[in-house]
Amino acid sequence: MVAAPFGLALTDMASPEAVAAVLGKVVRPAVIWLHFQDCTGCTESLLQTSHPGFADLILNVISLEYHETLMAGSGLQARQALDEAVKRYAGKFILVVEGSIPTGAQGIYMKTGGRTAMEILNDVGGKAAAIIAIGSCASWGGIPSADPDPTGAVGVADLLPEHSIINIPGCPPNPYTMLGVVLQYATDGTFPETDDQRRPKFAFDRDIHEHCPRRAHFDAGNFVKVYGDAGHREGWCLYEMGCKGPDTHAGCSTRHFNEIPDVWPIGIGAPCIGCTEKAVAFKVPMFQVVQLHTIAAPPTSYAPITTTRGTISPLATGLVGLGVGVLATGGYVASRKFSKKEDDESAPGSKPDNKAGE
Ligand code: FSX
Ligand code: SF4
Ligand code: F3S
Repeated sequence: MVAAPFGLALTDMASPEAVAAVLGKVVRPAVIWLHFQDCTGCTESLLQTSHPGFADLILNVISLEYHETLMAGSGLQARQALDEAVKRYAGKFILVVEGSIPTGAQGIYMKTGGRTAMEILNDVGGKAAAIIAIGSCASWGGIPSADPDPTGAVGVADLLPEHSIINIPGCPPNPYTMLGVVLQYATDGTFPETDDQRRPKFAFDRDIHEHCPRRAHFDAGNFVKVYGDAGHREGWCLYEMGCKGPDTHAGCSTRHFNEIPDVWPIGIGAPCIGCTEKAVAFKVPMFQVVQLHTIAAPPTSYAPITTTRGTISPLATGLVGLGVGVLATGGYVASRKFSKKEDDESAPGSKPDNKAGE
């Protein structure tokens, strides 16, 4: 029925059968899913999963009681369904919140069924056993909170700081992080361990740059300079195009989207915008190069892979020759560092091979 996502404590088990045995005992938790200021990309992303598929998730793993995008009912019927679900499962249901909550002008920027988003969150959130804030919008404001933030958009934890809340940021978030969290909760009623931003550590404990498939190009100094240049076509590093991978904690570089290899921002040639980081996405300009805090900066010069063969003096042999050779090589590399020019084709990393990919 269910192939569990990796990274989860559950998957520390020895075999798929052991995982299945645990999941077979799952008590389907009731889930109420609310939409506030969002684009529905979080739901769309989850709809693309197949391990488990969304139908399997909502019919066999959880009991989805209310979800405005997926339910057939609308208007009064929907409002009644929400009220009934909250009443029936009070204190026991998981609330999933998608989208940010507008707080400006007493929250007047968003009303559903006569209530502001703030009122709905206070009411429904106050009766939930735990809350999952899915997406960067629900986690801390996301796109709606970008400057000049006309609606005063905030995340769930800003309004209900004392509640049991787990943030799954991303715009959209990786659906397998959500599935991992839900499956663990459904299995034993606990959330995975979180970091200081309430993000599950199993998915956010490393930065993109650590496992980026383009990392070898970063280390070799092979950088895309302009979209569509030869380096871009060759899959070189996007650091100089503003890639926020070195400053962004998320699992995208190893856990791609839609179960299609390379379907993630850097995989399709776009820099990471840092969508899982509160201080980065929609705050730092897209093409601004990030400071490197945790790793060494890329080297500014590289030892040549090949050199042109010169004439060798008969004196440059034996021990004397060896000593001179070491000094000469060091001097050559140092001089390359200072003389390296934009168009110096012999310097690795300075310029893509323009014939590549043509
Ligand atoms: Fe926000 Fe989710 Fe970005 Fe969109 O709804 S996290 S705008 S992908 O979909 O809330
Ligand atoms: Fe990958 Fe970006 Fe790091 Fe380059 S800077 S290696 S593209 S994460
Ligand atoms: Fe977001 Fe960067 Fe991953 S933009 S989806 S954290 S590669």
